[in-house]
Amino acid sequence: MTAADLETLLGDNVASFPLTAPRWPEPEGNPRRSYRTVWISDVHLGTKGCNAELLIDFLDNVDSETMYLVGDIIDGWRLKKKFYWPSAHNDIVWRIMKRARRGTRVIYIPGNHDEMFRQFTGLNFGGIEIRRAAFHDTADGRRLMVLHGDEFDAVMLSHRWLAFVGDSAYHLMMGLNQAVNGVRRRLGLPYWSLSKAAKHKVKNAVEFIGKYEEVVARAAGERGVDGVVCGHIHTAEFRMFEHHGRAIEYWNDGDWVEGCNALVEHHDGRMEILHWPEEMKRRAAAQDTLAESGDDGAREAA
Ligand SMILES: [Mn+2]
Repeated sequence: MTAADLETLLGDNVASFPLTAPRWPEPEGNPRRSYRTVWISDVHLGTKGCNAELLIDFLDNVDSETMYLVGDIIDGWRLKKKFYWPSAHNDIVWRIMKRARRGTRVIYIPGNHDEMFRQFTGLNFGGIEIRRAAFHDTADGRRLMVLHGDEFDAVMLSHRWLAFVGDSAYHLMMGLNQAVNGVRRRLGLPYWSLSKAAKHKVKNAVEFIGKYEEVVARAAGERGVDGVVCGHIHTAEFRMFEHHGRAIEYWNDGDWVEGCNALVEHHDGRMEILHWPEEMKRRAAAQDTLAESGDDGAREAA
């Protein structure tokens, strides 16, 4: 994909793109959770597997000073095979660009599925900085290396699970995942991850993930940083490793295909993995409680 293709994809003019209205209007003045930093990755815009509605809900309820897009945001591989770009996917790009205009520092680190953006490393698109990797200093002084994580594929002995992630069978499964959840939503049931359920039954995948986390943490240890944030394997996780007697944090911000996770840094430097379907469930329950107590109040008054 060239810069011209990107402009065609995003509208006539990248700079004016945030000025055009999204199909789903962004709520204004609603209370948003404020974090110092947000990391998201593996959104796979341009595929049926992307949980665009959940991500829109996340973006409309969360704000941060800095936002890292840790790769595989747009699935260029898939788009090349078959063009699929629903308005909800446009709305996500719109919201991210709007956020950059509002003053959030947005750093985009392309992954292997959006590697066509790696040629723009060092450039700035509508306020979004494109980087190959980044170093992030937390509020409490830890230094974290931020990268997508496909850099480590070559050193992994077995990447059968990864090959599966890029595979047609996986995309079929993710399409099915969306269909199942469409039905579940209509029945009022919460989001459920099909492939997450399948993955945990596959011993090979579990072994692979464990090994991947180790390899990435070791690389961070060798760089002398306190930890690493990556994506790529669609498995949100926090683990502590040791490298020559030093503690190394491994953070994976998950994905928006199966888990729908984000990694956040609170204003004091504390970090947390959010499982957005659970956050939505909790919010709905809190609203129900509020509505019930409101009814009680009305009844008492009557
Ligand atoms: Mn990837």
